[in-house]
Amino acid sequence: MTSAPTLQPRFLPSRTELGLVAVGFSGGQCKDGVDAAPMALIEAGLITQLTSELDFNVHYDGQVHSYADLRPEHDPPHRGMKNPRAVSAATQALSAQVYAHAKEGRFVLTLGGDHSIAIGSVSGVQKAVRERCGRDVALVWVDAHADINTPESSGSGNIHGMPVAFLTGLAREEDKSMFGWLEEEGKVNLRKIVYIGLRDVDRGEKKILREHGIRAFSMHDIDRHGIGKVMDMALGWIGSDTPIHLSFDVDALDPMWAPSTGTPVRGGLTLREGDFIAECVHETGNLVALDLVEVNPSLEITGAQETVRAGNSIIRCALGDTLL
Ligand SMILES: [Mn+2]
Repeated sequence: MTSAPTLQPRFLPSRTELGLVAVGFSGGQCKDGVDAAPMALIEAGLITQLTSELDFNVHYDGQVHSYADLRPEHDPPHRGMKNPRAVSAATQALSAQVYAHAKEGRFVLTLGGDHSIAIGSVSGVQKAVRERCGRDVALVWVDAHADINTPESSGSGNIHGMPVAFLTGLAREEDKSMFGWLEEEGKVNLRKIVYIGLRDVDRGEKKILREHGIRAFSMHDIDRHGIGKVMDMALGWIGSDTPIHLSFDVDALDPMWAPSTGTPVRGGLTLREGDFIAECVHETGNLVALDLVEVNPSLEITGAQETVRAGNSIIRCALGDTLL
């Protein structure tokens, strides 16, 4: 699908300036190794591809941020959440980093890390976009999971299953050390979220999606309509005049293509469908930020390189790489 961008130039993301934030953070879930993803993606040639093939000027501080210095010594569960203070502190710091790039008008690429980091990346982008052009971002969430559990509906207590709940205000916490720092100007409207690729959604999450009328395209929808029609519908819901933040969990892809991830679920997207989603979002001309999360190079020996390659391919497609 190609649609001419109708945003005013000042709304548009930069075609040349890109802020890269590498987040080696794994505290939103229980498996080690997802913190090694940014370095694996970079070592596979990501920055070279962004600069020499896609002509971006990359602003990168050269560090993989683990936020270990922000991790409190004592971090007992709160409302069932595991590592709540560590995840809160890390995402708060990330939010400020992402905001600093976005307010300069740069496209922001955030490499995770587990998906809890989207609390930081999305809120930072949203705040900057609102300040720059008075608009809300639309959030395209490509994932096997809806990640919209509240602390109370979550069975695991892992915060990487909750970022959308915090970002939309469905989950709230007054305590500044546990997401109370998340201000209204960083939050996302439930009507501006579109899910693609869902296939492992908890009962409580299904209820939340239904009750709030959240737009979601599951693998069932993709099987029925094909990915082309689904992208037309998904982007049609957002409209052609809205800045878009794409948060791409590599577990949206079928484990055949991306096995090295913490919570793989069979029956997912092909590699080509994943790339196609990224290409379609790029073609809108309205993409302002991208997260690529949940690559865990330590979980598989043979599948790790394949998963890293898949991640880099999605990033390139979202940033304008084309087949021809
Ligand atoms: Mn996710």
